[in-house]
Amino acid sequence: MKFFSHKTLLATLVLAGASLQMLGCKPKGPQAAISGDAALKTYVAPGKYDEFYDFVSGGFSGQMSVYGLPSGRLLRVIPVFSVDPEKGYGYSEESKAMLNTSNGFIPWDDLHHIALSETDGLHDGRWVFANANNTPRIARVDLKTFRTVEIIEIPNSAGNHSSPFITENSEYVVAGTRFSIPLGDHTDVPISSYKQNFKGTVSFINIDKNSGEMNLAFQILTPGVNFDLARAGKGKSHGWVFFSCYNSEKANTLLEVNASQKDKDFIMAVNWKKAEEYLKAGKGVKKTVKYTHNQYDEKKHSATSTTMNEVLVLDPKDCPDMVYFMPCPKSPHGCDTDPTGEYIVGSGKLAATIPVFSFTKIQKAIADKNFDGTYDDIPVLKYDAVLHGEVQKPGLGPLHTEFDDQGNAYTSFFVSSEIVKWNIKDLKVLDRVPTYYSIGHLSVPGGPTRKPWGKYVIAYNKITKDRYLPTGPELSQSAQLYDISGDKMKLLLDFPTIGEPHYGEAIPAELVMKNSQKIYKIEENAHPAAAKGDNYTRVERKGNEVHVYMTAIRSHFTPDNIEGVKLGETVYFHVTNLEQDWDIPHGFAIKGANNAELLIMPGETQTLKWVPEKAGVFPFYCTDFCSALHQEMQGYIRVSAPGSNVPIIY
Ligand code: K7E
Repeated sequence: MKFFSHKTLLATLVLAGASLQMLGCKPKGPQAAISGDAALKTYVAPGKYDEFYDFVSGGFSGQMSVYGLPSGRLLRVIPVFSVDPEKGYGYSEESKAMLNTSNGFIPWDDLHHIALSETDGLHDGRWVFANANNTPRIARVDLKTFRTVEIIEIPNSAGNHSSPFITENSEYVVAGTRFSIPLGDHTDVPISSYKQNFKGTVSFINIDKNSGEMNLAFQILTPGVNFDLARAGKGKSHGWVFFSCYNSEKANTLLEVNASQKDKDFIMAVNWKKAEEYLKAGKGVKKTVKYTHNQYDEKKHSATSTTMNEVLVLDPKDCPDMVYFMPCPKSPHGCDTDPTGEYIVGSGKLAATIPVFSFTKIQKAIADKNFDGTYDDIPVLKYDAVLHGEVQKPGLGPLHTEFDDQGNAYTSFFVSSEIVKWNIKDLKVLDRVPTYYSIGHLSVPGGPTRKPWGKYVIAYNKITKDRYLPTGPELSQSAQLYDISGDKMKLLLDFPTIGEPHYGEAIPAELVMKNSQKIYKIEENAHPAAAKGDNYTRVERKGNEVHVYMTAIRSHFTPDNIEGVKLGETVYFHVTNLEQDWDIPHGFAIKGANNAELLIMPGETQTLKWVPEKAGVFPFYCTDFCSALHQEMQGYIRVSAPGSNVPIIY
């Protein structure tokens, strides 16, 4: 997140705030903030499991990382939007289609937010969703296997930031476009025609109750603002989603003089139950636009990419009582709903207060038509009519808020680099702790749900000067764990993270472990190129291609000596891992291949495509240490000149 880049009073404040703690004048010493029993509270003895999984966005790495809490130990990096040579993701023939988009194969993205699936407003441990901020997409990771199994592209969007926030029964994940754009497929208009031609959209992606499959149900056309974050209502506000937006000035350059002139921007409140009624009544207009829907079949062990051609769009002009704007002070960023669903907390990055809106008052203001005019024909609710109250002088640069199980809220402050705890009902500040440094998001286990587990708040920080051993010009990314079980927050632990950790959600480990899958059953392997036993192994020439149907089991590949490939042919290694034990993957790599390795789970088949560039003999081997005879798990493939008469031998 980059907020300011030029000199204004605010920018100066930002720098000053950040520099107080980062540069030179260190705070009294982080140690002062660490409680005496911090080590005990975060020590997870060898052989013991952590209490929580923490699923954390990997920012510009494009991946999701998984930590154990309270130890902060990194357990896994799940490849989502970026290729990952460690796991062959984006390199194996089976996974390439996952990264297909309407712009072709895109091997990278910027993952900001994750959302755990919910049933009845509580985490259910089934799936975790993630957004691609750059090329608009949403991914679904199956928590049985910790694998990305689906990616859907979001059309009519440019920068999928306010995503993938989820409704309380996982009916939908949402996606609001960060950039307003001329709608349609790459429409060429002057940028100066922004006010006439640029529009925003918010999308509702339906999730199938049983399979988890995503489908783009509908989009709502909006004025040309920039959507930033979102949260679904819950409890009494179930059926609504709240999106923060900035640039209500509709400026096409976001210099503060253009885009931050107004005292207030908006939170957009969307009644999606109403939207569903309008869809049923046929108000959705079909728009032609291309987007991809990629799915990984865990029985076929392969992804397919389908191109979709149209989307249903609802225009608020034709659908009254579906969308409202609520004024929110100065460039709202975070927009969070409390566990009861009654309170919606806005966080204006440039605001000196935190406004807390009341869902009951919103409903009353709508019923009474207590409007402050309209914005692009959409009613604007009167600020005072919908406000529960403001937290006064809480800190500088409020960004995000999460909640505990005691009626308290925790807000991150980027500029003053701290977490502030306050009471939702009376809006009194109760406690504040410094973060090291310049926190972005924060999270409380279960914080976005109806029943937070509380216990900890985790800070995801932007800067780590002086916290870790130096590693050249760039230092480690970082999270911090605080104990919130008492009245006062206590710093327990720093732990480094991958990429930029924007947001994370933690869930009790048993909710995930109860569904976890240890192997793929070989008899269920439906991959068309699977070799489900050594008697199925073979080498076949098909036109200009040579297909090797190979098995891997401790500690050999079958076949392991292959001859007869001609230069100019393409070789496909379809490798089936015959193991049926937990944690026995095999790897596969060839010398000099312009490719990465495969990493094949027990019972799975994966394919490496290889176009030899030279004749000769090439060794291949297992890359993932699997047994005492792992070093013996190897073979050779011989590539001969095009005209040679070497037959296929294996
Ligand atoms: Cu505040 Cu992209 Cu959620 Cu970063 S965003 S911090």
